[in-house]
Amino acid sequence: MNSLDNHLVISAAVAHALDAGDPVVALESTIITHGMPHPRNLETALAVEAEIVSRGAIPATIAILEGKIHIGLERHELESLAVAKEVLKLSRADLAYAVACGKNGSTTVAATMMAAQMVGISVFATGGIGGVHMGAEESFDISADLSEFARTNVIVVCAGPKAILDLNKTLEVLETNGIPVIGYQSDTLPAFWTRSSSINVPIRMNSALEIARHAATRQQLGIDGGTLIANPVPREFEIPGSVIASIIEQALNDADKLGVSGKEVTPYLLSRMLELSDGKSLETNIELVLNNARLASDIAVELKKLAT
Ligand code: PSU
Ligand code: MN
Repeated sequence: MNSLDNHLVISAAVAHALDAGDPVVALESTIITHGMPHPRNLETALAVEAEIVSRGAIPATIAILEGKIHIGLERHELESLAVAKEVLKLSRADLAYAVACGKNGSTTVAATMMAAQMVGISVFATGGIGGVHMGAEESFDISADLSEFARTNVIVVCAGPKAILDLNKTLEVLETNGIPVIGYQSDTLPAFWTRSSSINVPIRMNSALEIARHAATRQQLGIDGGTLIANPVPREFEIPGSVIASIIEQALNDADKLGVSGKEVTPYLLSRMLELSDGKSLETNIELVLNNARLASDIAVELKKLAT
């Protein structure tokens, strides 16, 4: 056993798929511990896994349990994570701390990308990535998710940066870091709860096969780093931009008044928006994660076909 293996617990289903070169889709766990309330968090995690299986791939939900990096959670592990309090929200800066000190932690997009790369998973589905926060020119609040894309070779399927972020600045930072941002069947950058925004997306692709070919080409050219796929929420679950805008404004104001900072900003805004929207923001959030799981599975399946 090498030294990395000592820190990993890979579920039987995921280990088998990785050995066989079968399609695997990584899933983050911060969405379970800090992104959605119980019991919808657990229901969503299970539904997302089932969706991936139905598309011919194997789901690998990632979390740190008592200092071990788990790749693929058993049902009882998902159940206990969904109700656990005091779970660390882990990113690049503190992943090794949680492992070294035997902590429980959920993985953000950044930490999930790292863990996926450790075991050779190249596709990952989530809801929204972290980005540049509004007022970052004062607060310097820029998610570590963005710099992770510059160094880690994983395709991340999301529904665009959340509209609680500064979308223009988020795109600028992604561009500076050389990260391809691909609109899936979309010319504009989707903004999580809404299918489109006023910002054009740098690249548009229309099929999972195109995305897989792009990934294969990057590998052949020796280009490192992640790729961001922005997949609009299905039309029937979208919240109109005008409705969401006033909710966002209110949530941002409340965060400001309460002096919320650091890692708490994103979870606070998500839960405040859930209250302000009477639960509608959560319904949309769940549907877009399911939609991203479907596309991520299709990409993983196409990647396997290209490799064989
Ligand atoms: N978007 C959601 N729910 C979430 C997150 C994003 O709809 O739970 C989480 C993701 O794990 C993302 C993290 O990586 O928030 C970003 O946090 P921060 O802004 O603190 O970097
Ligand atoms: Mn932050």
